[in-house]
Amino acid sequence: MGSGESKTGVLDEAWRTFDWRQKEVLKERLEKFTLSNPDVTNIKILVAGQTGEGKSSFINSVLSVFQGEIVNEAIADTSESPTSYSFTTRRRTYRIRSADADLPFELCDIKGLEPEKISKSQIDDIVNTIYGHVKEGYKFEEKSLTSDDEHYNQNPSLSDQAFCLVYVIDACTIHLAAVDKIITEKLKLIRRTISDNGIPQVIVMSKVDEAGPLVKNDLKMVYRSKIIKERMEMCSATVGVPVSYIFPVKNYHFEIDTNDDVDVLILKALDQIVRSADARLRRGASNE
Ligand SMILES: Nc1nc2c(ncn2[C@@H]2O[C@H](COP(=O)(O)OP(=O)(O)OP(=O)(O)O)[C@@H](O)[C@H]2O)c(=O)[nH]1
Ligand SMILES: [Mg+2]
Repeated sequence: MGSGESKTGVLDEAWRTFDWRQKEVLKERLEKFTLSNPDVTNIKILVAGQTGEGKSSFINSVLSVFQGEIVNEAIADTSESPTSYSFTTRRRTYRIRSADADLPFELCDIKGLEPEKISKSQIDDIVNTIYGHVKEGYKFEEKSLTSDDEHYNQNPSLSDQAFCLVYVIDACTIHLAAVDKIITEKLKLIRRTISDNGIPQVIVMSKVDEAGPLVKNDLKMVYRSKIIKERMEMCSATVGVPVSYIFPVKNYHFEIDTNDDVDVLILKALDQIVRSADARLRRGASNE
């Protein structure tokens, strides 16, 4: 999936200031984070995006950073060839835990958006999940969840609702998505539906290691790679999220040990996600 990055693809200076030594500071800050609303025990973050882009792998990567070892709780697709069908089919929530504390954050994994269909049901299901109407374990079907279904939560609490929507977008295919009207349309529809409620949106740009040899060989080159910069700008223009809310990551997917450079990029993304979510939580229910 490489994209032919040449020597000229290296920028002289990093275009985003990034301290690669901030891992412990970020980790500690997140471990000590207290939510601004004392009635809420945990803040939910919905991880959405097209199928196969790395949603489950991102959740596993976050869990791995805090465990200090590779965990595979959100089962990611391990098959060689990508499919247009989502590997994850049910709604599952994962609590972030570190050695001595349960963090007040939960990441919610759902079925991926399937590229060829522009069914309204997928959009409705995502919006319903944000508003807390979709119960844990629900299996996403062709048809969207209706209010008479046993998996429909009529009275979601603040802890059931999501206060940040994270889109996982693959750095290797965003240039294709930018011209793919169906995907762009879907993301715009979701955005339009939830924007009135002020739900923050953060983009995690995954698979930066696959976008070109520069970053594959050295993850620290991520902010000096012309391709990554262009892809992030493309992401911003396509989805309509400012570049400052886009975070490049490399997920753990085959490793047997964690690594500080991978960890720090994941932590930086999570830090922005939880701070945005908490700021939104302060303003009350998401479906008002
Ligand atoms: N090289 C590389 N591969 C990745 C990365 N993240 C995920 N992958 C691979 O991409 C594939 C899909 O990852 P998943 O995490 O299952 O994707 P998903 O978005 O949960 O997919 P669905 O559940 O099907 O919607 C797997 O084979 C992963 O190993 C990454 O950052 N770099
Ligand atoms: Mg998945």
